[in-house]
Amino acid sequence: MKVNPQLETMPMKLTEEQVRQYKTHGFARVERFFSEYETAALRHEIERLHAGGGFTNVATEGDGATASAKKINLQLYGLSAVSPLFRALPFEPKIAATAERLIGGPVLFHQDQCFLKPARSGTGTHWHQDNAYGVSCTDPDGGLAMWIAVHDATLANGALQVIPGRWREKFPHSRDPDSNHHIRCYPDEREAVACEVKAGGVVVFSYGTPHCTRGNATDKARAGVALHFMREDCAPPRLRDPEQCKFPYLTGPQAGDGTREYGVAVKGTWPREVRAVLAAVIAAAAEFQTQPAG
Ligand SMILES: O=C(O)CCC(=O)C(=O)O
Repeated sequence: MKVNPQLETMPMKLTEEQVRQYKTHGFARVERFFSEYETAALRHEIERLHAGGGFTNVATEGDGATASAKKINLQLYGLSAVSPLFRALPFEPKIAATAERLIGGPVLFHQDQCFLKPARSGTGTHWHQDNAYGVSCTDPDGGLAMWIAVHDATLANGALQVIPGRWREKFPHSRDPDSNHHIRCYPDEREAVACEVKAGGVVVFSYGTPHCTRGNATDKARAGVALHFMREDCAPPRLRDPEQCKFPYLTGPQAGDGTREYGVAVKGTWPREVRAVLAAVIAAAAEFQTQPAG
């Protein structure tokens, strides 16, 4: 792959229609949020983290504890702690601008994770609202998830599904017996909408929007990265206290360049990190080609 620095990253703004859809239904699909180069970097980085053993199978044998040998739902929580690319990602202006456009500011970056479903054996993540988990927002309107399609997400490989228009309701949750730590709810699945999206596209949805994914029945792996954001006034006090909180502000007067949270300046490094990932892939391929056969 030849890298054209001009095309590596791509600014992006939501359309008014996408904003309206989010505000009306609690979710919106945005195709081509990331450029081809950014998407390739995301995919290669996930492959590197997977090859390095960073993922855990969270699927269980229906008892919420015993790891399943047949059903695989690989999760890596805390991407920014293990990857300079993912650490740089939330600081990218189009991410912070999207979050602020949808939930208002100041915006705090809350958490990130990846779900990877291997070919054939990949299993889904049951219905839940992100706001039903421990560190929740006082108002679901102040919490935003951005689900990034690392591979094309289709119905067949476990695209995200959402229940539109119900994000302000609190669905009762119970422990998910098919996962070692998740919780789940039971919305009326007849209301579900599947959010198929091409690699590099995203689905933005409220912390209150019930969502799930299904298994991967295809012969290729599919991964999705979820970034979570909160508006400051809806975040628990612990997260708002700079002394206690290691979550970076992305917008507003407390927004920095990441030095406070990570010890190094991170803001603005996304294009460089995209380049670095792609350059490493190209170098590895070149080395492979120069090796003698046999
Ligand atoms: O990608 C998946 O399988 C699950 C995504 C999800 O449920 C989430 O990000 O909360």
